Amino acid sequence: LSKNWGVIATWRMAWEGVSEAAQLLQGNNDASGAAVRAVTCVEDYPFYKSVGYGGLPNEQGVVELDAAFMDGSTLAIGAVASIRDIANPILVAQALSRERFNSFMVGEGAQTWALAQGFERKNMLTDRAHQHYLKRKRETLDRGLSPYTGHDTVGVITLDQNQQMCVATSTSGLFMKRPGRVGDSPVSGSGFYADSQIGAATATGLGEDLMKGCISYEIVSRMGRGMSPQQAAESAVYDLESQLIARYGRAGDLSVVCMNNRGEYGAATTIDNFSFSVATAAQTPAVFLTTREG
Ligand code: SD4
Repeated sequence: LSKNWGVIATWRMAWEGVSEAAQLLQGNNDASGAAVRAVTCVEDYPFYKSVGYGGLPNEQGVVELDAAFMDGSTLAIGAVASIRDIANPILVAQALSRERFNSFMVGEGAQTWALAQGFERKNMLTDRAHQHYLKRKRETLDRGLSPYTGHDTVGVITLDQNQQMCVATSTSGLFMKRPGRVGDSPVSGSGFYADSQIGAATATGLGEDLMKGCISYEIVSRMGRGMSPQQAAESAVYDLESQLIARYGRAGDLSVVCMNNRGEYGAATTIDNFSFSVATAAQTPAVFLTTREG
């Protein structure tokens, strides 16, 4: 009997990482290593503008990164926010998930700890990202364009053959954010959640709004009450969007992917061009584009 395994991630940019994670999982490696491998692939690639090396800077031109790791078996969580000049924030987050105390660190404290642990120091601002920043600054001043458009987060869920699940996220957050701004991606229950007894979810979009509904925890909770991943993803996203509109007239972009511990997956979005990357025991690595209509 072939065993279930699976990996699903937000956006097309995760495809290479998902393919590598799929090989690991197929080879009976564990969920944590596969999730972290998929995310480091994205962090290391300089041309993805919103994650890791080459990520877009804050309004002062400084790259500040958020990342988180959760082990769905122990519910251990590690996270960093607004961390500067560290090559792979996801590796720091994973290391923090092994700490009993101080497992969510921000800014200077996070950086100091990471360097003391031997994590690589690296200037994460590429020339390309800097040029993009200068252009956006001009557009904001000249044409009144929103400084905040253009931001994607990689969120990866993995299920291994022993039915263990993990989730990992990494992002430079909102383009042109204020120094110190933190989004949903490193926040448990909002940007990510994993419980190997049920499933896992991860989000991308406007962190300020995703956090209002603890969307990832909400999706896992709905799967736990018997919904399929697709039902859980859709109902949670559209319920949150309705609440946001009813209460203050608008909702930012909300997109999610999720998977249960049988390898069934779901995705939902409020935008026109949300892509996600997926591979399971039954599905060769693929990218799907989805919209509000599915
Ligand atoms: C944030 N949710 O920092 C992230 C950004 C993102 O698509 O995912 N954008 O708010």
